[in-house]
Amino acid sequence: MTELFDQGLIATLRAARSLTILTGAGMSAESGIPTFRDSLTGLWNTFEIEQVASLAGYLQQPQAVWGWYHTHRQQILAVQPNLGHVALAQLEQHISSVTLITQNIDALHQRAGSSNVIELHGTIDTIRCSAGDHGISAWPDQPDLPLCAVCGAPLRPDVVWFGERLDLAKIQAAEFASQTCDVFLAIGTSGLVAPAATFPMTARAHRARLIDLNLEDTPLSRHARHRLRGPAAQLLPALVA
Ligand code: BJW
Repeated sequence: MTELFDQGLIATLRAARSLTILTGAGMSAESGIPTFRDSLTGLWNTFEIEQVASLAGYLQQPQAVWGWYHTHRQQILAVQPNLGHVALAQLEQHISSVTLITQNIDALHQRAGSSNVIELHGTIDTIRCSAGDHGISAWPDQPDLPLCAVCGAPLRPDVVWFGERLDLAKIQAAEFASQTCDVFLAIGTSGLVAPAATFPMTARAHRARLIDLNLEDTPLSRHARHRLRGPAAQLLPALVA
């Protein structure tokens, strides 16, 4: 680890026995995937959020939203994990217990080698029926809107939109990791979306040290013991070195 960081932070990480990490869209920004809320490039400035990120929006315009996600998936498949993703995967060699909770659907952590990843908001690799529990299938190659073989409803990305329940087992695993870690590292998330934003607070309530890595302050920042300001793909490799 390097002189770039204060000794308290280095000591905190060196002493960590159980580390829980929460990542958001900022983690993948330097891989070339735009964040949601960035004022200049955020996805939600080019597409109404209700149309992209809710079931009601999807059902109003399934073809348009499907097309948007299909293009988004092509973009994800074309990019690579960045040095920040790689650095987080390397942390597993230094710390005996590492749990990585991600809000991202891009699987870049797994591609970088992280082994214990909770995909809180689902994945862009699979699709499911928008009307019922009719199974999961792989993302199709063709861009046309696929229909459920059981009921004929439009199939949808296997992700979690606003107003939708998250997978209970994933919430429980994330809760447990937050309650039992001694260090919690939040990276590149605006800290606005629940329940993800509650996990750093849970960790802090259980006396974990909270590290906040972001380009700017967020609602999480004032609770953090250490605040790192800068791009994740630059800071994380230096921190892990
Ligand atoms: C960098 C960087 C660099 C940039 N380096 N940093 C009040 C009213 C209505 C609803 C609610 C309410 N209070 C709570 C809710 C619930 C709602 C919610 O939280 N709403 C808030 C907006 C208020 N939550 C839900 O609805 C959740 N479900 C739920 O609660 O269910 C309960 C329920 C119970 C019973 C029955 C039914 C339901 C579900 C939330 C699902 C969120 N889904 C999305 C889309 C996923 C699919 C997809 O990816 O396409 O998840 S929305 C979007 O937000 C996406 C993200 O994962 C998520 C978080 O965004 P994130 O990652 O923080 O990104 P950004 O862009 O916001 O921030 C990027 C950050 O990175 C910034 O801070 C930058 O500075 C930083 N940065 N470059 C370091 N290089």
